[in-house]
Amino acid sequence: MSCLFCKIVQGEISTDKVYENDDVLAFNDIEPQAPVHVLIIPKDHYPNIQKTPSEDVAKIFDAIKEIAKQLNLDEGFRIVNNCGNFGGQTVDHLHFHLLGKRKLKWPPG
Ligand code: DGP
Repeated sequence: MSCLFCKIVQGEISTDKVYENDDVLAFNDIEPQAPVHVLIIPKDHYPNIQKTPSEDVAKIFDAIKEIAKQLNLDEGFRIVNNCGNFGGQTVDHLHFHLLGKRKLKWPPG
């Protein structure tokens, strides 16, 4: 198994876990871009959103809503999915960035 995030799911690489259920794992990003920067991933390996069944995407978004509640992101937050080369994706295991606890700028670069 060569996928970095699969290794995190399997516990082969340690991480700062924020949330977990049967289908989804969330952990702090190693290069945080905001005071809250959590990565939310499916435990199953999907390379990107285009290859992910909609039911699994829905489970991830249910988890994101729960995590945002648990982290008290009442003033707002941003969810980002970098998809593919032009999207800036660097890890080929579907993941969403949850950013919060600071005023974020728009548009992105
Ligand atoms: P993306 O560029 O959208 O593919 O984001 C990949 C993110 O993964 C990036 O923000 C840094 C993060 N990352 C890479 N390797 C690790 C790691 O080993 N542990 C953690 N916690 N995050 C990682």
